[in-house]
Amino acid sequence: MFSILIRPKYFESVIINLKRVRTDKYIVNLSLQGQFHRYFLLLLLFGSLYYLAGIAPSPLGSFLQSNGNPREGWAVLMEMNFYSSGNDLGTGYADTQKWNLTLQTLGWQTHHILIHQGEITRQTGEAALHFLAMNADANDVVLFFVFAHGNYLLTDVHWNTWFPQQWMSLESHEKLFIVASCTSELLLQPLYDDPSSHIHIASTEGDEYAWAGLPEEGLPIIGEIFTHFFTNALINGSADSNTDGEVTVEEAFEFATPLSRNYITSVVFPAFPDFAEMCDNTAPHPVLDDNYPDSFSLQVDLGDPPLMPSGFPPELGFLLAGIIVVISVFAFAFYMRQRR
Ligand SMILES: [Ca+2]
Ligand SMILES: [Ca+2]
Ligand SMILES: [Ca+2]
Repeated sequence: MFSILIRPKYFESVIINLKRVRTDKYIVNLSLQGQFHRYFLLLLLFGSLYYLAGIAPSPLGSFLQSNGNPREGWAVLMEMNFYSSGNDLGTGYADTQKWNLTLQTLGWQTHHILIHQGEITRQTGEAALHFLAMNADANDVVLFFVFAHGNYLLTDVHWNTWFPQQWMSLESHEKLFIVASCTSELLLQPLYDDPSSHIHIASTEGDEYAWAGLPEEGLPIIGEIFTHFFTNALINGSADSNTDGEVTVEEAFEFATPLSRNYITSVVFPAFPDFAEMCDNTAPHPVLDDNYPDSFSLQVDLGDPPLMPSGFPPELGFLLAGIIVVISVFAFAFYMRQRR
């Protein structure tokens, strides 16, 4: 048995005992004595830097977190049921509930899902995009679902004047945008030039009407019809057309489209002849803009809690980061001075 004592300036209290048990086996004893506060302060400093790497979207952040970066999922589910015009869609927020259930069944963490049930404005929409921008990195899956009257989104919220640019600037290479509304393809059209890999889905073509079932109508499906079949298909093994054990977004779209069109033709049209006439007796055609080279999977890794809550201004994050650095540096300097 022999011991190694390391006595450089700041590590005089580290002693390593190396005990030889057999010719090919050693037991190592490591003991730390003396000035523990130094090591704790160093740990505090490194811990703070790691935290900062998380909240500050900086090269430091990408550098420190480049190893073991999980493919997390981040979702925004927005739904508006009540309108000042009185043209309400009182579905009891059925669509966002179905999406939430599907994502949780697929293993998405609840704190990765931002649910907005109420008035949709440019402000609430931009806050939701901000939640995605602050949390999702390049290899994360980003999902944005919106349910509202199509004409409200286009003419009241002026959706196409602010959403496309901010959506296209998100860092993620796996983006899924889904609109459930009348004339919903009109919200996809400004995004056809989005160069990043994505899938965009609309429940109807640009001149078609969507159907959302209301409880008082007495029909089986409450909420928008395509959303109903699509969210169901994602967690339904029957939609796994290549039987690889997973239902991809593309598979769910192919599975849900004929079912939703058939329901509208065979259940909604007979019950609401006026709606059938508005649609020329043709059920709306869901639209798929698939600019994602492979199959789009919604099976994601577990990740960290959100780095910033929704609407948390980034300036506050940087301020907090600065305060942590300053306190750590001062604390370290103070203890080093005490030592002398
Ligand atoms: Ca990631
Ligand atoms: Ca499959
Ligand atoms: Ca694809």
